[in-house]
Amino acid sequence: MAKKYRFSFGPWNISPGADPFGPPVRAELPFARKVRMYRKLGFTHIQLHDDDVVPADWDARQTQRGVAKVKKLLDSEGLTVEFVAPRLWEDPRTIDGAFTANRPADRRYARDRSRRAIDIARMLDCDFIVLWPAREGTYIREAKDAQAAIGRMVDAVNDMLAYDESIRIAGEMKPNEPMDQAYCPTVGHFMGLAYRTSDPDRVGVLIESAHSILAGLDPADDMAYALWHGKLWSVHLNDQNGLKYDQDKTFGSVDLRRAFNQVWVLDRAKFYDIGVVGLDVKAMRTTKPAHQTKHLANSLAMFNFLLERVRSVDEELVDSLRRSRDYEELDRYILGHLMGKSGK
Ligand code: XUL
Ligand code: MN
Repeated sequence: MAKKYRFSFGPWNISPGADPFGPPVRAELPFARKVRMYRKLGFTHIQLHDDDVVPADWDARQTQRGVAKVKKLLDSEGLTVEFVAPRLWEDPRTIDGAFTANRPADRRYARDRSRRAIDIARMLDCDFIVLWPAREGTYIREAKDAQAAIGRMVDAVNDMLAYDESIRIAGEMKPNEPMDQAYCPTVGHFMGLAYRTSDPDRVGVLIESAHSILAGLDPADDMAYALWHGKLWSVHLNDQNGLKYDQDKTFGSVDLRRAFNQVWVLDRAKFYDIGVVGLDVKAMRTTKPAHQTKHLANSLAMFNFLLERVRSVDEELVDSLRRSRDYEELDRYILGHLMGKSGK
């Protein structure tokens, strides 16, 4: 029997539709209501920021109680927490970055908040932390010491590894937005850093399609690179139309072939045995409230559709076309296959 993929998304993927130029256009749904939508949509795993669970300024007692309540809610829906990510980009103390902020007090805040995210993950039976270093970069090159910044990022990861000896950490890199330039703009950059941490076996990556595209890279190749290193532990599949703001479009909605190749790489690597397929997608601002989970359902359906296309590829034909270096014919075959044509 074909192995089953498991799917996840985060509560932020059901959103009220605000953008930098306009206010929300849909009411924000309560967290509990979102949680109750997962299973119906075909998702068994949830991704969480620390403050999706409990407010970041709650003390230890409040936090413990609050997390226990959320755990009960998730258990009642049969949901598993895929990862917890410290939200290190909204607090006033993270204006200048988190781990790479110039003020030592701000860096300490980032360290403490990351440790607290680990505590929250643990209370939710989760051993996986994702780090999207949103503000670890600059608007102008002279603002920070770029060399020191890399060392500070390694120190921060080491601190988390030492704080809990069994958690795993995956970096999710994006080259820009909100920063003009990120210090660790690509998967490859973070992996270089991962090997210099105190426990490289516990440091890997989450690859988001749109982030690779924004870096001018092919997401399937980025995935293959991380897979070869045994470091692809999660994905955020979505799509992106060119080099502009991070769009988080429905998976496959811009470039079907690019999406096909991501599924191909993941399935050939038996990713279903490695991790959960996350869909970090955003509804269009024009979407009416009644349809505000369609982008999630459509992305999952697209993954399954492309999985069927990947698994029905005529492998012998592909091999023989590779051997004879007939890539023109291979190109035609793949396009035909994507359009549902059978045979040669
Ligand atoms: C930002 C992004 C985040 C992370 C989680 O572009 O993708 O939602 O996935 O912090
Ligand atoms: Mn993401």
